[in-house]
Amino acid sequence: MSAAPIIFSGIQPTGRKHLGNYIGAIRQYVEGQERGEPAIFCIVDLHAISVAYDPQELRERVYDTTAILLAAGLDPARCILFRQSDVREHTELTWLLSAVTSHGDLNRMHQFKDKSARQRELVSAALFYYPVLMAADVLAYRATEVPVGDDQRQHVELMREIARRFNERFGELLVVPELLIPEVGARIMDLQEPERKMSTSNASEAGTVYVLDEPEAIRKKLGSAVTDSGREVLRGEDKAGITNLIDILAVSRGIDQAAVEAEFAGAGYGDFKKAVAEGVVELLAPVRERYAELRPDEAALEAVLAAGAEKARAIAAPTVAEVREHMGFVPAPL
Ligand code: AQP
Repeated sequence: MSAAPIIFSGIQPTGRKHLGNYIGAIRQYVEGQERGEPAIFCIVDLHAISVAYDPQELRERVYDTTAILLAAGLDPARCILFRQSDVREHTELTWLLSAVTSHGDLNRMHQFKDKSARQRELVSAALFYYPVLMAADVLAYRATEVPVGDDQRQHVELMREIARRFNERFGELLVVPELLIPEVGARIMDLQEPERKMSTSNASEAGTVYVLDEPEAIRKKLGSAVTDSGREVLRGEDKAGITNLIDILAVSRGIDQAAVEAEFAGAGYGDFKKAVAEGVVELLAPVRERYAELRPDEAALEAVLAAGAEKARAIAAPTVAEVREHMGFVPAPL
């Protein structure tokens, strides 16, 4: 029998987590806490400062995200949930790993290219360094599995390369993690522009369903989702909108895409979109309701994060001490 996986994933702090985040990532986290030993989930506030942000709001957004994750089913008794900036080993390891990270590789990252092109103010070095910090997040825990959406594929490939290069240069120490993306829903698309992914930083309000949207808002957005001039509820290359809706309904109901196609054979797009809306309402309503109960108690959220940080530090600190030692520093400074 193979050993239980060590699972790690990070999520940015915002109160506006969308259906793509939920289906591509959060759902996998909840499943992962049953298998991971441990399963570690991190609210990546250090990543959040790589683009323009409001310092007054950062702490609030961390609480928003913590409450969303707990409402979605993360249980601090079965996973480690913490705030990235509470564990300083992440920043130290970022610098150490930068010694084995190629500048050319960072230059090729799609996310940097996309986000820097859209940046109206400063294109920060932090945005360029984002993938090194992400590598440090995962490698500090010697994680074996990284559950993410499809858009993070290139970053996970880079962290694997960083781990390999470190091991070749300084000795076998780091674990080369495996990418884990969901079979269905790895890339949920914008409802208004189904050629591009549903996204936080490049969002169209009508094309983005938020986890905390009221049922009426969800019905409205799905009702006006862009489809095509055809009539068949089938997946296809020229049917990006319908394909996306099929994926969303399949995940919402826990069935496969072929079953959705069979059920809606001969049905009109209008009825199909109504069914997708009801599927999404049922998927998200319990999360929204539980969030409303959890979010006001910031002391309780802070206590969850503090306890998580302590557990996280106990794993990350020895790894970083060993990395220091292998790289020629004293292992544990005063
Ligand atoms: N559209 C998506 N479909 C499936 N999975 C997605 N993810 C993001 N968009 C989709 C996954 O959600 C996880 C957490 O993402 P994040 O909060 O760290 O932010 P992100 O990766 O930067 O994605 P966003 O929210 O869409 O923001 P933008 O577009 O501004 O970068 C990740 O596992 C991600 O793969």
